[in-house]
Amino acid sequence: MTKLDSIVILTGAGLSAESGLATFRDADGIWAKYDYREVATPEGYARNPGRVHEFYNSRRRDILKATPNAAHMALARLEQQHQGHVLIVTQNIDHLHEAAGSRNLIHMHGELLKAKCSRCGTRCDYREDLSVATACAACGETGGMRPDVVWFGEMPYQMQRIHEALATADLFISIGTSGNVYPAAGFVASAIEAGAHTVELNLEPSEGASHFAEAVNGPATLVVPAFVERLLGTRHTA
Ligand code: BJW
Repeated sequence: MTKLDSIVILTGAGLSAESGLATFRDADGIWAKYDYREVATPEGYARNPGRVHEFYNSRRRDILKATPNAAHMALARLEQQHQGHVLIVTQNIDHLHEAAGSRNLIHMHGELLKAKCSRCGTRCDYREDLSVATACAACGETGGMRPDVVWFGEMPYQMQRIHEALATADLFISIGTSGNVYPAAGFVASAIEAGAHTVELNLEPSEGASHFAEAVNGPATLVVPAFVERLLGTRHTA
């Protein structure tokens, strides 16, 4: 790693685990309690919108109680203090990166503190429970308001901007994600193609661990601040 003009960081549920938010695929994760086909697909929502609202209303209440942990704080410090460009691409729908102070951030799977009207397409901040009776403030229609999150089979947000950043990345860091879900699971391959150094920071080796040039395993609140200190403490040449 001699040049660090551009760092792209992919984050997943493991980053927010120590803030008290559940991951998906760990033994006690969300998909052990819910069938993803019923709560995280457009088809599941069409079958039973009330069940999907209940699932996200409960998670929204949890998210509103959560606060950023030492790993979120360290990544915000990296963005503020690093001489080059730092982009965080998060799969998380919580607001903990923003709460920690990160600004150059893409929520590729959407944001749970936003709602989207499927009748008129308007997206708005939304912190209350949603239901089929919720009216859209823009068009007045009921029955179309849904959480602004990306379900299986839907296109993640800002893919062009993400691919442009990966194409010029010098360093790609993947944190707290199992590497099960595409297109995020394919970002390491794009970064390698761009010539970037690749690092995985995860509790344990992920599905795609063998693709990374370097790995550090342990809880995010320990390994992320230590890695950020290493980056900020190292002199890099252009
Ligand atoms: C810790 C820790 C600690 C724990 N410290 N670490 C190519 C091949 C095959 C399939 C596909 C493909 N391309 C697309 C697909 C289909 C599909 C897909 O990937 N399916 C797979 C299951 C195979 N992908 C899609 O449908 C995506 N859309 C798409 O590709 O559109 C293109 C298209 C559309 C239409 C037509 C044509 C093309 C959309 C994916 C949307 C994912 N949505 C979800 C739910 C919604 C948001 C929500 O409710 O929160 O997003 S699924 C869920 O998984 C959520 C997460 O963001 C996502 C990733 O999970 P994550 O973050 O990795 O969590 P975990 O639990 O899996 O892992 C946590 C990790 O942390 C673990 O490794 C732990 O060890 C670790 N950990 N504690 C550090 N303290």
